[in-house]
Amino acid sequence: MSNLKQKLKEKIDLWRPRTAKLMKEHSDVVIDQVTIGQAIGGMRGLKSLVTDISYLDPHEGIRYRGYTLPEVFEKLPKPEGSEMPYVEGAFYLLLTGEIPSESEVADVADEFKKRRILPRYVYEVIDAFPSISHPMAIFSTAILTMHRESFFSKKYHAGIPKNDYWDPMYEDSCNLLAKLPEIASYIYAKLYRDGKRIQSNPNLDMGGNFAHMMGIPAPYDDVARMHFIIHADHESGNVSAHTGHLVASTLSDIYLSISAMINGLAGPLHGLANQEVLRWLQDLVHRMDGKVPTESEIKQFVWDTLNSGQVIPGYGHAVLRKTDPRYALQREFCLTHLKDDLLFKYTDMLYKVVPDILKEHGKAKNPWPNVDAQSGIIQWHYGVTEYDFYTILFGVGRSIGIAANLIWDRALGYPLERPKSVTTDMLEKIAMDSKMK
Ligand code: HAX
Repeated sequence: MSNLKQKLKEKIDLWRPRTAKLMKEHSDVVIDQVTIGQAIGGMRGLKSLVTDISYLDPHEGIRYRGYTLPEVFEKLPKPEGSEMPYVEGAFYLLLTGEIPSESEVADVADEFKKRRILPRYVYEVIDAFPSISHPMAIFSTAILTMHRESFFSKKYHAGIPKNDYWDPMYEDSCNLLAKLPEIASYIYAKLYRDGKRIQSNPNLDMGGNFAHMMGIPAPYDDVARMHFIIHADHESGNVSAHTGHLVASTLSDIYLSISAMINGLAGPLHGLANQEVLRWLQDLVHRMDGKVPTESEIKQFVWDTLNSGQVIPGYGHAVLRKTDPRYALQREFCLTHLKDDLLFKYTDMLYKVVPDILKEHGKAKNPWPNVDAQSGIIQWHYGVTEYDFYTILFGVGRSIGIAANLIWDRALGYPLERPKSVTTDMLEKIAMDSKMK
């Protein structure tokens, strides 16, 4: 058994009695109430999911296992000479709640290296797509097609005891996570580099190897590490995490669950916002003929977008009420590495004007930028200008947190998810009855 799996087993054994006790002795304790507004309005703020992997505070932003993102980046071990930590270390942290030592990270990195090789049919499935396909459709299908590799499915059909479900789920997760950079970089090669694939380098960690397979020199390896880590988890209610949890709650395997979550991520109000930001910024570049706009020109551009009925991509959030720390972290990187980049200048100017405009516009509850406002311009700077591809990068990162969640879902025996619906007639009656009281 690998060190990580052994550590995880110890944690699971300690955690199970806590969940069991809550269910046995306190399952009727009320934690929240549902309003008509929440039932119709996408269940905003409704406390009805449990995860210990990460927690999102509206004002502070995300914490992974209790650590803020700056703490995560400071504490996790880094490859020699790198500014950013090992992605494999983030997986260790999310899964166990502990900051791994150098040797513990090296073990996980080795485990992942052994599991990288993609079955041949995955390349064939990717090749079979028309080149006009959106990368996210290809990504989701490539993952889905590996469903036949699932240990969990095989063990389930052979009659594995429920207490052991987490074990094949862990194996499937490590297999899939190790392969995602290979799939992502091959989709990139197929769509934008005439299928010219760069072979994986067995000596490199996940982030370093992804940069290598993309054919982009340093510091793109650190960009990849930063990108995958900041996108890894955002508690359980966001569409991608919730979709993964929902699908996995039927005991679907990791391939079915992650493929489904990728489809949720591919919507413009969620992960696709990173490509939308670049598309929108390119409009601004064309309008300005490549010049840095004045403040009044940039304000006009933002108002024109709003007045045409569109959202400002990369701004707003369903939970956050402050600048997203994932935005702030990437901005720090840009201030060091992209100071003179034209798109960074645009992005920084937007940061100065958009929040006040959104406040004046009066609709968005959160006028501040989210993670997607900054991530694409870093990719563009390092030559990945095919912005349709950006949400795949988000998907590689997000899979890490979702896999950690799904392994724990299995370990703690979370049941099939099945909330109850009501009809509009019923809501109207409930509304009338409450008025009479
Ligand atoms: N620009 C213009 N209007 C916005 C807005 C924005 N950036 N953000 C919110 N609004 C509008 C909403 O469209 C809504 O309008 P209607 O009442 O006409 O429907 C109103 O303000 C209230 O919305 P809200 O309660 O503030 O926000 P929601 O929780 O409903 O939605 C969204 C959150 C992220 C979807 C929203 O802010 C948005 O559309 N942002 C732009 C797209 C984006 O950046 N998405 C990525 C978010 C981060 C993420 O998940 N990354 O994957």
